[in-house]
Amino acid sequence: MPQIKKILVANRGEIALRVMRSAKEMGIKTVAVYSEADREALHVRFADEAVFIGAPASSESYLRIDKIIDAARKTGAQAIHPGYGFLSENEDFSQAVDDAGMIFIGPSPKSIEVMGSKLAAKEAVAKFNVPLVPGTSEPIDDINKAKKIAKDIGYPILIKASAGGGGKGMRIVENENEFQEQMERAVSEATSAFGDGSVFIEKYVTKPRHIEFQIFGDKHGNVIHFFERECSIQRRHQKVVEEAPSSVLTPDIRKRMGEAAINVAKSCGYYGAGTVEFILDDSLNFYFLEMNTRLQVEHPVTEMITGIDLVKLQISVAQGEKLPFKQEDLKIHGHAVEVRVYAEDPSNNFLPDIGTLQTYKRPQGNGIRVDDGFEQGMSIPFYYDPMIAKLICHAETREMAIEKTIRAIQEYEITGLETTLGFCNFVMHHEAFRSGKFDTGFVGKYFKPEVLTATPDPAEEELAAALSAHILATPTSTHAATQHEIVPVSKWKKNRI
Ligand code: MV4
Repeated sequence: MPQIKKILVANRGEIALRVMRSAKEMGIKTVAVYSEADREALHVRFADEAVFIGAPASSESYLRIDKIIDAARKTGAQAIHPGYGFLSENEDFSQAVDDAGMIFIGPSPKSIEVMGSKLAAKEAVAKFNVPLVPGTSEPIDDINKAKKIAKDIGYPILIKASAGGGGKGMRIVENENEFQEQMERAVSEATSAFGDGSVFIEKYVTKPRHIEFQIFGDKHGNVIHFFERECSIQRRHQKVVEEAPSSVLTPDIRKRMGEAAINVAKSCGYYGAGTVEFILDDSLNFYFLEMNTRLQVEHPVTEMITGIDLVKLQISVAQGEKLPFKQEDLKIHGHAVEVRVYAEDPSNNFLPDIGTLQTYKRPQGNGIRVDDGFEQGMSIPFYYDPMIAKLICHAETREMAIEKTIRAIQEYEITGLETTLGFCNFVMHHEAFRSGKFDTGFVGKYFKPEVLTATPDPAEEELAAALSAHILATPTSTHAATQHEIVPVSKWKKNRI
């Protein structure tokens, strides 16, 4: 395979920048594509060349296979990196890049297709002895047969759409009386949402933990894993906090899950970076759920604990190189926590709060990484995902990584819009999170908007301490005035301008 000299990044925001940085370090030229809404975006400025591809709506720009291939042709890029989201898990895109004689920095169209269908994925991995949740492996066509299976596995059961994923098209059925109605709804929803009404059923594992393994394959059939990420802190299937390693895995379970993850990859001839999702029940049994055939948002926590640049590795395996290490060479170094900073208002049902970053000051210091795509004064466009940044903190132990995250959240200064920083601060302080005793129900169980004002805010504590010291050192006549004039306002509920 040829050495890649120029890469087009078919994405925007922090991930486009993150990919270009690694390419640059490898001496590879970069091409950005951008929509009307991203004329001033940092990924455009950072790239060696940039090509305008259309109107702000993704369907007119970042999702246009034809325009992106055209831009790569015009600029002479030999390879395309899709980032995450947009076209990253589109088998037609992987195929189109291949057909254009370029290298897709990602898996084959076939791997994307197999893992894109939950039923095809289950069928493929079952042959490799990967543990699956008890349930059906064929689409349901006979309601009475399905009812019988549901009875055998025991309620509650979950109906899932084969074409779904990431929580889309799922329905819980508590008992047999609800079965038929829920099944009919699930089929009709799947048909209208995905154009594919195939559904299957599984035993519903209540309150699972979500643990995913980072796997990597080369084009010579070698597959390794880079350990797990714990992603149980989610809100409506949107991850908020991720960490590596998971605090519940024993070395033995880690080894078995890692082997299962490698088998999932092998079951579809996988190459490139991929993520194998499992759920873990309260007895620490694990089950394969689905595979994401892309680099994930939360990949930096894996980079922090392994010291490996996953994007550089994606580029090397895309150009045909062998994986440069064996499983036994890999080791976990310390602990990493990532919190996602969104332009959303946690006290208003996480409604997107797009606007201008009037103040934007990143935290700094040892063990801190901020992956973002904005600078002070920029606006968050309304057309795309409202994520502002990922804050990743690495330290020797989990406790130290959490403490560092709290300090970094504190140091972050964002004004002009509401963000999820206060929500992340709440999670970092919560006893259930700190003790490691949590599951995917964490946010639903513990979060109410009121907790934002109740969570200790280190700045407030300092201010309070400074105030009392000041009060004690000041003649009594000024106490009342001081106390009334200086009211510590929560950092997380700033007045908007
Ligand atoms: C499940 C499950 C319980 N039992 N399957 C949600 C996203 C998609 N990847 C699959 N999901 C689930 N599948 C069975 N048989 C619970 C979930 C689930 C979940 C999984 C991972 C992370 C967060 C979640 C939140 C709610 C439900």
